[in-house]
Amino acid sequence: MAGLIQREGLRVVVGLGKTGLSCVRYLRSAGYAVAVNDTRDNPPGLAELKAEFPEVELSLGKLDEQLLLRAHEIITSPGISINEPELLSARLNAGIAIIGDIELFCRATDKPIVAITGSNAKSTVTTLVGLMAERAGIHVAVGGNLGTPVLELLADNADLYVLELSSFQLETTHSLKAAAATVLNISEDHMDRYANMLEYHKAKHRIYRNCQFYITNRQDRLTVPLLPDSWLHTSFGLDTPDLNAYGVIREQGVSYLAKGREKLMPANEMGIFGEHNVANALAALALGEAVHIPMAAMLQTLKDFTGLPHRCQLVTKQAGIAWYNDSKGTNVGATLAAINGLGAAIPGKVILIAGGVGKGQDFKPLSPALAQYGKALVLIGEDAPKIDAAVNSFIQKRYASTLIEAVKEAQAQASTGDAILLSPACASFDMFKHYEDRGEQFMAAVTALVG
Ligand code: UMA
Ligand code: ADP
Repeated sequence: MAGLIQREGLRVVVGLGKTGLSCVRYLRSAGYAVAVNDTRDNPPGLAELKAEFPEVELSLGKLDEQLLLRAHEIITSPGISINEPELLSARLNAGIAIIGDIELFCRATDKPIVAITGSNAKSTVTTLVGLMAERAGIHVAVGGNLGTPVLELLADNADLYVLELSSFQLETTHSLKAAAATVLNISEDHMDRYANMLEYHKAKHRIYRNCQFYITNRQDRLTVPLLPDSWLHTSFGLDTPDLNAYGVIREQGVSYLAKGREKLMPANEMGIFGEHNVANALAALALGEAVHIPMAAMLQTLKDFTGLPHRCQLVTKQAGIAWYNDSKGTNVGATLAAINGLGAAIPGKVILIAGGVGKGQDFKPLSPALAQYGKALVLIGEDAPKIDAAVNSFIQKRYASTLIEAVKEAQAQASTGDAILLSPACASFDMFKHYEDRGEQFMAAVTALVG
């Protein structure tokens, strides 16, 4: 009987990164018995856990099936797959529920949530909606995959939550009832975690379950949910919008962000550039309107916001050559948006630095964009040969063994009017700590070379 009581109550947190630590803090403060399991011997949150919660049982080095089977609920971090054999066994054989931090958050609040997912543009759109709400004087809290674990936001006691959600987080979320939800776009990513695109698609679409209002991308059919037409929804896209939808009206050579037939502002007054960012701005407007953020505050935000670091960030312009850090371009879709956005905006050509851990992606779609806008491709990292083999455009291709070498090689290929773009289409962890580290090392190398 005693065993039964313990099993009923114990929460096992799997993963001791940022998310795991936030879950332990939340669950302990709510009075639950907690144990922690991480496959790493020395996970990032270890010292803090030991200092704050010496009573919490710890199991490190591998997934601990015996511990997992004692759980009433298992709370997994997004970095660990719920399809690991030990977790599958706990779920399917022992019937133990597996949830994540977003699920705990949804159970803990009834405040409106704007929920944002997609293969790309999540952070940009999430940040925009957060800033729009803030400018309108709404008490808002912003987080999720963007960086701050959602459970840490609860202390803000905000009136509105704007959350960036990854497919990994959505897989373990069951109680989300978003006030406004969107899948911004879907292109190949994380194929090392999903058996196929359908599984990835299904995970992303969980964001629409029980939502009050949803927003889709007219240029991407994969963002449209299987929900009745009567469900409240709107769409965004780069074409002319229907009534109540968001899009672009072109008049006398000027492109305007528009809602239905109403021109809202010229696109070139936005602080961020490129067609992909026009789509992002329209998505943010649609989400903001769904939670009643006033239009004037939203438009002013679009004028003021100059973009997040590591997303097509201008590093410097020297001798007519512009250097851009798009280290957050971690998949082919993102890198395509960066090449196309930049290529259309500059007089010269793009020299692309790409490569790293490819996560099982197909790199072939880079070819036509590089054929149109590219001059040279400098390859780094583990999957450099795969990109080399997939890109058949007639452009210069070079290998570099370090980022400093890549920067020098790129400079050697560039002339006035060109742009040098770090947009790797890959994850960074073969050569760097994370994408921020890669972006910072790139900017340091550029500054050291050209000042
Ligand atoms: N890991 C193990 N063993 C474990 C648990 C994790 O080896 O038992 C490894 C994983 O392989 C992973 C790493 O540890 O690479 C980090 O995993 P984690 O779950 O501990 O990560 P957190 O520090 O909690 O950060 C997570 C998100 N990380 C991932 O989804 C991998 C962060 O998104 C997010 O900002 C944070 O929660 C707060 O919500 C990062 C990310 O890369 C930015 N997300 C992916 C993306 O954007 O493409 C989805
Ligand atoms: P996420 O959080 O989904 O990774 P970010 O806003 O951080 O999205 O942007 C990541 C990268 O995706 C950027 O560096 C840019 O190259 C690319 N990107 C931004 N907006 C779009 C878009 N609408 N479609 C495709 N790629 C985009």
